[in-house]
Amino acid sequence: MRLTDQQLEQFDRDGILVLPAVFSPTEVAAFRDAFDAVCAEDVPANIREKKSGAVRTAMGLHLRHPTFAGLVRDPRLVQPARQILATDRLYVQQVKVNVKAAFEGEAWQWHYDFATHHREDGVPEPLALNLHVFLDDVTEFNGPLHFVTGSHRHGAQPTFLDTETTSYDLWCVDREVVGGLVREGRLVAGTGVAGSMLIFGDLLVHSSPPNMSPFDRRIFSLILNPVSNAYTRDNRPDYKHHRDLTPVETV
Ligand SMILES: O=C(O)CCC(=O)C(=O)O
Repeated sequence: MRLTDQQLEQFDRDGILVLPAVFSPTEVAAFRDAFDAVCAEDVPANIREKKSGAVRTAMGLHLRHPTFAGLVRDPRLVQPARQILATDRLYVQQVKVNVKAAFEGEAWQWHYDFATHHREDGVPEPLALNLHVFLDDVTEFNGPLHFVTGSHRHGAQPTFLDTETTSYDLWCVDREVVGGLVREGRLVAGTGVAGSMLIFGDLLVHSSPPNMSPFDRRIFSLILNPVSNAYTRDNRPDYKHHRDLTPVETV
């Protein structure tokens, strides 16, 4: 799947691209079945909400289920990343499903991914791409991601480590900075039907609100990073930043 010039320009300008209904309902059903299987496991790579104990994020999935091993090599995910980054030598940095369970799913505070990739893993440059596939319809009600368009153009913002208000420790951006960025850009919610894809870059500021609705919100996320920009530190477990630098091949 090749992105058009217009899509590439939009990604460059806004820092985010939504591609509706890329995966079929049958494919999405298979992803959900695979997710149910890994979600049932009691392992450290299944990280839980502090209050409810519901799984918040399940990581290392391509090493845990053949369906996800196939998905990380799917050309619909890999080719747009190769095109944007202008290299075929991309390694699989992280593979997860983020869950916002109905009624239970908690917030992710304002942050950008490079803050964690750089501070924790020693990734030199903000090049990694986060490629999402929606496993449920994502609406304004069930905790979609919120993005500040164009925020990637302002470079790496100051961050602080939040270990208090979140079930997943994050290097976060403070409210004043978010306010300033929103005045320069605009807020968009990443919504779409199940099977849609969303791509965003390592510097794009984003967050997500709690899920107060009766509908689950599950999103598959693959982070691909150029081998030339690999981690230089191995502070975190492999499931948070995979060490295998073999360039991903498409199936
Ligand atoms: O799944 C979410 O709601 C937010 C996830 C997120 O911000 C991230 O993975 O960087």
